[in-house]
Amino acid sequence: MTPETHTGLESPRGVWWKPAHKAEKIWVGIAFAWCMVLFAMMPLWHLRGGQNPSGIRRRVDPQAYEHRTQEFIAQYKVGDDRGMPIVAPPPGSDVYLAARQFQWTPILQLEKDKEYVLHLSSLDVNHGFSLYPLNVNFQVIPGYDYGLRVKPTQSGDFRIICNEFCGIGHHVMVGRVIVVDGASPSVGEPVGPSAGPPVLPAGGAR
Ligand SMILES: [Cu+2]
Repeated sequence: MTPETHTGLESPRGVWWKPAHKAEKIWVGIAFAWCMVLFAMMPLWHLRGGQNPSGIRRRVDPQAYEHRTQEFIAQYKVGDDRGMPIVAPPPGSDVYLAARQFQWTPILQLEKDKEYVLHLSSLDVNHGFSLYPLNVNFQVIPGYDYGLRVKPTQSGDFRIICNEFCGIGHHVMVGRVIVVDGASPSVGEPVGPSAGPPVLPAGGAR
């Protein structure tokens, strides 16, 4: 008997199909039900899961965003750290953070357990907002203003690392968020790096 070659072009000879076995039908049923669960999870997760940015999303002109950030800095500046303004906005306010090659402007000083709307946008290329050492990651895209509702739950001196390769100085693109307990302690005085979690080791950004 010579082995037959099957191609997709010819039907196999004889009655080759059989009604599905009961076990197979059960499997198809389970798989279908699971598909429906996952399908329902997509909108559900958006509304209830806290995974997706369900805050403000709108287009913005990078120049307008820069202008708004400068206004924000002028309004709430409390000091500076080597030329980078430290800004302490009141709880509940809109906070503006601008990413550009290769810095995060300004340094934010927020109060613990208070809610803010953190606006993120880039003035040039794609950047990645990563709050070290916490598990917070967000794409920062030029032309888009993302307003995230944030509530710091831990006081300390945190570093923002750019986690999207953005050019030759990417590895030095480190920003700062200071979270204080209660209202801003002392105007103008930078909070020491010992106040919180370990600071970023040199060359730690990838
Ligand atoms: Cu970057």
